[in-house]
Amino acid sequence: MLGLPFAYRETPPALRGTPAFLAMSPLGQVPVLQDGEAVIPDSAAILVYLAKRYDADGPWLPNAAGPAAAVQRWLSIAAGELWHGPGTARALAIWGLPHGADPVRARAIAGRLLAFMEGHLATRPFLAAGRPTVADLACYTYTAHAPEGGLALEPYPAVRAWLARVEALPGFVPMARSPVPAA
Ligand SMILES: N[C@@H](CCC(=O)N[C@@H](CS)C(=O)NCC(=O)O)C(=O)O
Repeated sequence: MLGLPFAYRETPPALRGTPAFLAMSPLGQVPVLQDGEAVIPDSAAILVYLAKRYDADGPWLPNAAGPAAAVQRWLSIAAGELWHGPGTARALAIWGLPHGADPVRARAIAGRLLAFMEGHLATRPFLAAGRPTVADLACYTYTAHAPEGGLALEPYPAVRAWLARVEALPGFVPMARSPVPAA
């Protein structure tokens, strides 16, 4: 969305345990960004890096204390409630992973989060500011794909309107859809 050239490299599970990959991502996780000498694992860290490096005076990551904290709050939610709720419900439905994760707990976390997001977005167009920031990009995917974990978005019209606003941003490319499980 910054108009930067990039090449996408598949990293299948077998590759993630190799010394070369672990040197880039010590936890063996994707995604990882390689930008010249810079190697950045973690999706939120990648968003922060790209905004600071290539959009320093732009809108994606505000500098002022209050707006920066608002963005960080949603980056934390993306790695916290959003992953442990809708993200985990989806991963359990599609792959049966993570091993030992509790689907009831995931649904409870998701329900609480989506209700909070619905109220939050009822009075604002984007999560952290009056315009899109990296917070919206960090939170979009697991929210949009919640139905793949058996979580309906119909009860959350403000969340659905926000998803549509993110999808309409210039250059936005969504993740491929997976089947929605039968109710
Ligand atoms: N907080 C990290 C989580 C990354 C993560 O959990 N990646 C998963 C795929 S979505 C992974 O690589 N799992 C493989 C593994 O942990 O072995 C981020 O947002 O990048």
